Amino acid sequence: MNQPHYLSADVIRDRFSRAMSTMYQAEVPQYETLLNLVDQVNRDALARDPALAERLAAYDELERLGVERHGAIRVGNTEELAMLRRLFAVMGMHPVGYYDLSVAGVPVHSTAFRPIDDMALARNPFRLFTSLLRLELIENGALRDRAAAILAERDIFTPAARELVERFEQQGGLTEAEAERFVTETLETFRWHSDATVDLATYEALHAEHRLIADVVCFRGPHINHLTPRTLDIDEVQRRMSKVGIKPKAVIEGPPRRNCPILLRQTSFKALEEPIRFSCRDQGTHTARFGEIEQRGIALTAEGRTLYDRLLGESRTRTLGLDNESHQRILSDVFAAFPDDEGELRRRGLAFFEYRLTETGKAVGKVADSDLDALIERGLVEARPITYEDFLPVSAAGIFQSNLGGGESQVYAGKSNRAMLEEALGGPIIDELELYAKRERRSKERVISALVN
Ligand code: OOG
Ligand code: NI
Repeated sequence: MNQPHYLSADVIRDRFSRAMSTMYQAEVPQYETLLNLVDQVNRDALARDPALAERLAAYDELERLGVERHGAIRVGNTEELAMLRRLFAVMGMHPVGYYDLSVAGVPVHSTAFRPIDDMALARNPFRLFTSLLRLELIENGALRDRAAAILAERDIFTPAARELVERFEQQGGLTEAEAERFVTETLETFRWHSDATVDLATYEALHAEHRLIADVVCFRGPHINHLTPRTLDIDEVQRRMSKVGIKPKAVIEGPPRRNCPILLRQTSFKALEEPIRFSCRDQGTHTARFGEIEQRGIALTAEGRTLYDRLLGESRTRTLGLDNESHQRILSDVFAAFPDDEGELRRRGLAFFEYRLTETGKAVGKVADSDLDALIERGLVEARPITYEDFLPVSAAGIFQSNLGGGESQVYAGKSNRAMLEEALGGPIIDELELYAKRERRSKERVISALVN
């Protein structure tokens, strides 16, 4: 019997993320400039610091660095989001984390579709930050109904994409030919359309309520609004951006520069203003697509995250309106209270680590001591930092606002609703802290059982 051969989700995701990158490169010329800049800065960083290069190679991070991207999209209703969940599952991408941006004056809540197991992350960690518009937060009832009606008219998926998702669910996989078609058809959902589905007056009414509502409602699909490469030195990229004709936002979001990078640092550049053809032959412009770069560090435990949030909050009142240099200086001062040594981060339970046997550990056979610190001390076990694979709501809000023009000060406070987003998705959101904790716990069990039991 001839068994059909199905491609792995990792292969499909890898192809899709490359296809997306190629499409965005053609759509937004500055993206290519940014990729070249990041590539050069990464090369320089690795050449300057051979130990970093060695470490990244040993941790399976060097390979993925060149392909690593995250993107972002915004969808209009629960049907669109639920279908996206099924579509991303084909590529081994699942909803992880809940981000409430309404507190920052953006009427959306979000999750990130991303791979969840170690091998998949090492292969290609492609992630998509996905926001759902919360029309229920809009007070103007007539406009809310109009927006909902416009959204109900569109189908953001091609018939073939829908059919292939169904086939995947029935068969449990896609063949080479089906996967190829799937990538091509799925790409259509995220493509830019310079023709709007509404007339200029409708666009302007929605825009006046909130720019983001116009962006989500007035087009045929959820155009990818940025695609972010990962750098090893974000301060250097920020410095060099102006030299290649890119104007970054005022400050780098997230924690300051440190010896042991934590979580995520991000900066972006302003969205392009692009010509739009509205219905009834109206002409106008819209700003949707922008550029962003990120630097990733170690994932923090709940305790570490609490400390991070407290320090970030403390610095916030002191950094308001400052330029990046002063902003970073104050952040560094405030974050002096956050341990900056891997050993200390680990012993104080502030960050997640993966435990592995060293070469000596592999050769030693069984030992009497089962204390992890003692085993590390004896050089039998090493603790590797686990990379943060997720996002930060305060940073995301800063990025949203920078690209929405910053004028929005409206706050939709106290409306966080994870259960509502899960219902829209048609399934649970995975807790990111649990993923990191599980990875750490399993690695601990593995080394202990190899050495002790
Ligand atoms: C998403 C902004 C958030 C990030 O990296 O935190 C984001 C959006 O503008 O749709 O991409
Ligand atoms: Ni982003």
